[in-house]
Amino acid sequence: MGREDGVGGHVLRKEDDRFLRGRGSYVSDMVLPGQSEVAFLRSPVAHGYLRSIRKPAGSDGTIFTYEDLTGLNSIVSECAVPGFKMSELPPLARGKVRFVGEALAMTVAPTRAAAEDLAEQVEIDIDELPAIVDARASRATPAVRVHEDWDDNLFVTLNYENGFEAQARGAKVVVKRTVSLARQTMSPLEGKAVVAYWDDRADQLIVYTSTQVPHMIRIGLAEALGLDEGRLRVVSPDVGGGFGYKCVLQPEELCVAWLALTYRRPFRYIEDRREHLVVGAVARQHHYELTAYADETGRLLALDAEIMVDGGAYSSWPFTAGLEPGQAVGNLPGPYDFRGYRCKSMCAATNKPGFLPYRGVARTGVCLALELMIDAIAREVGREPWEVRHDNLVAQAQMPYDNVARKHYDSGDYQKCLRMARDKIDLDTWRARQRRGEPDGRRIGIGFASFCEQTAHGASVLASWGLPVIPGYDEASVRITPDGGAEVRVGVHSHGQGMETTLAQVANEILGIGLDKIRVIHGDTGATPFSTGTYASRSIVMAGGAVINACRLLVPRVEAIGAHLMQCATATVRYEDGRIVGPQSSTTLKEVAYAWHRRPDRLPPDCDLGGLEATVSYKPKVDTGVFSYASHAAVVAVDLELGHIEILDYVIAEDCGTMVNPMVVEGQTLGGVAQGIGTALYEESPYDENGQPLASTLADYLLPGAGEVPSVRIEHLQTPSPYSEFGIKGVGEGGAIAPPAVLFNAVNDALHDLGVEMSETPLTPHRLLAALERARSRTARTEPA
Ligand code: MCN
Ligand code: SMO
Repeated sequence: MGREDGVGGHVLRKEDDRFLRGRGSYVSDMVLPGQSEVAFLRSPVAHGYLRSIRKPAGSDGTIFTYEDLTGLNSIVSECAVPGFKMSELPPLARGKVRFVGEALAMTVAPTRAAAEDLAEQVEIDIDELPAIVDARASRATPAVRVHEDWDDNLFVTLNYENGFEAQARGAKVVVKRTVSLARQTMSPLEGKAVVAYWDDRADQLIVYTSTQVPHMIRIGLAEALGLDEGRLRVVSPDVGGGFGYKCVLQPEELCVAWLALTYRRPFRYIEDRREHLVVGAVARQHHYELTAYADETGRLLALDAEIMVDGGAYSSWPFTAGLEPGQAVGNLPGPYDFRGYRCKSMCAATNKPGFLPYRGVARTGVCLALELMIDAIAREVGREPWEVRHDNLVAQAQMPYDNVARKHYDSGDYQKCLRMARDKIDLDTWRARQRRGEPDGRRIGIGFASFCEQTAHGASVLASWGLPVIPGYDEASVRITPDGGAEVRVGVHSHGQGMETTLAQVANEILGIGLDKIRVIHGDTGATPFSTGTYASRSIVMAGGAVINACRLLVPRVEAIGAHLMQCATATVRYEDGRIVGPQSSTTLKEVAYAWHRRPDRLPPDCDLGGLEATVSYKPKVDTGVFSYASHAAVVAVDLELGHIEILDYVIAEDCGTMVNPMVVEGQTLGGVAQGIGTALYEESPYDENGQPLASTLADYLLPGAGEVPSVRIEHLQTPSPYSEFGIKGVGEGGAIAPPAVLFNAVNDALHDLGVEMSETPLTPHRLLAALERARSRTARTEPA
């Protein structure tokens, strides 16, 4: 914190040099001698019994169906939440298909094209069943079941109640709303990718896979293959975006690993864009029925909610179909101070690919739902929405604050953050312009949204979601190299977050070694200490904390050797900026490293405190997480004829505690905002009534491009967390949480006097024009003739 390259340093990312020169090294860059390519024959129907799969004669060893996969187990996602129904995801379909794109057979050939041609020779016979496309409708048709052995289509129902009746009783203002989000996919630049081969010398199966969680994939693969973990090494090289898509065990990983184990030669599968869009994942698809109870000033008293998450057909491992509804119920109360809450949160099975976590995990939907309510309450009581929001936010004096869902908010000034956003967007000026009206007839709207975000939460929180793998400590190993540089090894994975730089910065903070001499090594179970991996914006708090403590452990060891080199007492020296400073002289880390590694014969026993490499386990003081928070504000111009929405300004005030690298924090936030704008305005994978996906190319599935993402202005607050090293809080997901809420609030601000309120993503011109049309015909009906 003071050091230029340490914590707080505005440092360019070390890894960008290779990325910008196209020298990144991804799974698909691996080409191994004798490598075969793998393709999958995928189900053309959403739901049905698999009567038969016929392979052409002589296709042994090139075409595989479920029966061929001897010794390979399915992905069973256990979840310890009471009443949770397990699903079994076989690596290739067995008995039944449950979504369009489910893998029926696997083919192997020298090229992908040849493997796809092989897949076309397979004949399949499926008895179609009605498809369950809508999560809510699944409750109304209990006779059609995605999983026959269940008695309905619900993975899980969570009920939570705290002080609801007492608080809701006698409320002057009652507001009801319905909010829906569409299915989205994460759409990383790089999709799934896996290469596996057998290494005879290591006696190991080596699996290169594009994942956020290499150690966790090793656990899952070892269990599925019945292999000792020591005989399996998982490597995650450069990864072109994860966003939650790559924090689970994938059936394709199982299949390719099985091939390599069985045939002892290299196999490779690379997901294509169509597979990603159709088969990838369900993300974001929530439905909310909400009733808010408030007093006449708009002070929120109680919230009643029913949430339905579209879980798709299969629960994932290890994050399960319980994660999303659990996160929704726990996070819905948001950054607000109120004491009555009742929520029923469900996750239904449907005939779509399984739900996976996506940047923000439930909170993007939760934030949209709650923030629309805050604005609706404000309109109901006739006040400025930002003011009502401000009055309801947890105040700084209340920190630390235990909220109505028993979350422990550690620190921060939520209200100041909102005021900063209001000032930066210049609310008064825009309100004046809004009142004047635009010369081109477009309508101006101003929106706000606030949220707080649990990051780096640990064992007790993840155990309460019933997950089969729960994070405790994170480990890091720091080695001073013989020439006085450092190697930092961590079990988390950096796939765009810049941790090859920021973890080096935290090491620099303690050891003072130049960033160019610190190498961060990650993404290889054979080269790094254990970690459950990167998700939940946890890495800089957890792995960063471990690196800091490993470096600290090395300092007295370095001092002892340095003291000997200067011939003075250890107690009289101190470590400072890569130098060991004694009463009369000083020496360098480089000399200490040289002495320890190369001339131990000259060192006396009293400076042997344990060597210049240390592995340390770390967890924060509490495992309830450290809470970042932010307020976003946006101004839009809405074209009533074209339904087009232009974002005129977008500002963010955010607080992620102490920033390790403000440029990285801003980059993370901006990337998240781009994805959030996609959720708000563009991205959607609709289905027809037979469960056929209607967006299978990037021509139908609209991603925001540079032209759709405005320049965003960011302000920072830095309130350290009392619980983490240096008070750092996570930030990786935050940017993606608020954009739908803020943009919907802005559009609704522009249109409310026309009787239009939008609450369904994405807010396309089509939806907007239809809502305007409905409002017009309502007005026409009520007007006197
Ligand atoms: N950081 C910082 N100061 C802070 C907080 C964070 O400098 N106070 C920096 C960190 O040092 C790190 C980056 O910001 O370089 C993100 O750190 P953190 O918040 O710990 O998040 P994780 O590294 O655990 O990353 C995971 C998170 C998640 S869960 C998703 S989803 C996501 C995200 O980060 N996926 C991403 N950001 C992504 N960014 C890219 N480019 N690609 C993804 O797949
Ligand atoms: S969705 Mo992020 O990997 O928690």
